[in-house]
Amino acid sequence: MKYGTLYAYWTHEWTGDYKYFAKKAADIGFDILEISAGDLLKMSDCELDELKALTKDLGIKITSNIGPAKKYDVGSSDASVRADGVKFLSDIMKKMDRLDSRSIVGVMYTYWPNDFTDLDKDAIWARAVESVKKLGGVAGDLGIDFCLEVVNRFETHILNTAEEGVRFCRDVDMPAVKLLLDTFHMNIEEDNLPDAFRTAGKLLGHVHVGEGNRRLPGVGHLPWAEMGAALREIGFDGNVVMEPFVTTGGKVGEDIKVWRDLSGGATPEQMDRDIKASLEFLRGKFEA
Ligand SMILES: [Mn+2]
Repeated sequence: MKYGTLYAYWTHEWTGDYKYFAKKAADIGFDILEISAGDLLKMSDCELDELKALTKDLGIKITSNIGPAKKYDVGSSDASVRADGVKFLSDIMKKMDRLDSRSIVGVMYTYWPNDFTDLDKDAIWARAVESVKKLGGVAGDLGIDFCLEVVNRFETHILNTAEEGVRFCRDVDMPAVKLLLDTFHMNIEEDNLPDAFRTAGKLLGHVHVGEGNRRLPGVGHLPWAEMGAALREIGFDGNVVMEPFVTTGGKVGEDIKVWRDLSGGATPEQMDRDIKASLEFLRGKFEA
């Protein structure tokens, strides 16, 4: 397995200097930096080439994370919104190809944050399946894994469990379309966390890790050794990316609902030591 972190551990807005964070992630010992996929559309070819060259030198892979805005909802009842969503995500994947980022991850079957104004789950599901089939074709042609994130009930009503994710992937039935399971969301929705990984099985393309309160792996109550055993059992050899959210403020704090400091008042230096210790903990449990 390869290990990474979302850059937003260190930021309060959904953007950042990815060259700086790639160096930081490599220094800490990560294999992967996860970035905001939407930023790729704002980057010139020259900037993409520079970031690609740097990450190659550092030995770091880039994965691209997206929560599409409502105007790009591929499950929308409005056909023009669905078409805009397919174009938006396809354009991002073309940029990813230039950057050599081979995984797009997130709730690309809906929009985020969800406002729960359209509760016709069956109709949204059917429309999203058709859109994701198109996107799966684009992803497959570019050699990109299109990993759909299953999230908790407060963030979507479409895919809340591994079982629903598997059913959706089977409806889409495209080899590039896989599942992303996130231990924070799983802790809310699944009866048994290791079994949820087993349910995903070969469809699992990406894993997000964090404790039940989104603190760093190793400080809470989640069954890390048992989850690692389940991942090894299903032969998972993909990306395991932390999504720690421990400080308040900005759009990140607002979207993630971080209303209190969860870092223990850590200085920037302590934040780096904490995530390094968590990476060592996680490797110890998952590679055991
Ligand atoms: Mn996640």
